[in-house]
Amino acid sequence: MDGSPVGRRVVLGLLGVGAVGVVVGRRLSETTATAVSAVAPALGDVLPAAGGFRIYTVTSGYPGIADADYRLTIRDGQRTRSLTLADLQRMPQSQITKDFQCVTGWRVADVKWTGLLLGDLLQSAGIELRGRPLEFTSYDGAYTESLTADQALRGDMMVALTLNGEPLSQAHGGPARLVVAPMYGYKSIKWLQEIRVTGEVQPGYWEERGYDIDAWVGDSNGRSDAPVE
Ligand SMILES: Nc1nc2c(c(=O)[nH]1)N[C@H]1C(S)=C(S)[C@@H](COP(=O)(O)O)O[C@H]1N2
Ligand SMILES: [Mo]
Repeated sequence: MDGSPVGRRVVLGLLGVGAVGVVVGRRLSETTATAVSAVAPALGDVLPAAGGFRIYTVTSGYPGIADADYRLTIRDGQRTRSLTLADLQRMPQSQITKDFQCVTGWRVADVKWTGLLLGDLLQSAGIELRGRPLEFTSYDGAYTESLTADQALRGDMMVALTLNGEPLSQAHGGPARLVVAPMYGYKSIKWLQEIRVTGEVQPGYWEERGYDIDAWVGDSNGRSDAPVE
């Protein structure tokens, strides 16, 4: 795998319809009409995606997590904190406005997210990273991501609860997803389940399939920052 966007398209093709549900708002992007019609019945009520986003999942469908059942676990060795959605909503909320860009070329301008800055969340959980990276897992049981300590503590890393003023929909990773605003969309793991302090960076789902671990928009994965639409 050479890490190029073409490499990823090949991966998507090999995984096939059952493993990859890629549903788009206005037109197909990375999959065939057959694939979408096979996936669409399970996802029918969330089509179309609003505002130019394409909805991605690497499993078939989305994990359905009722707000009341949602827990975000923060783990540092033996020490764990489990937060409900209400806990997260009670904490001081921050806002980030930033273009959201997928490495495959689509971009949505000026997306507004609110939620908890990762640094604030770690602090309230009493966790000091001391240079240690984080691993993130998803309720979908498949997707993972990572950030270095320096990245995690920037002011543009968020556990987001709203998107453009609305509670985060299930399609967009609700009730809570990570938003890694300065990097390509694949860093922004949806249906966030656990934040784990690790000894070293654990490459995430797409990174094990050839993508850069550091996914700064504009200087990684051989793509420019130019919109491709
Ligand atoms: N759990 C999970 N998170 C994910 C993905 C995914 O397939 N599963 N896709 C990633 C990619 S490649 C992008 S571009 C964005 C897309 O976000 P959206 O589906 O809300 O548009 O989610 C990211 N987070
Ligand atoms: Mo993406």
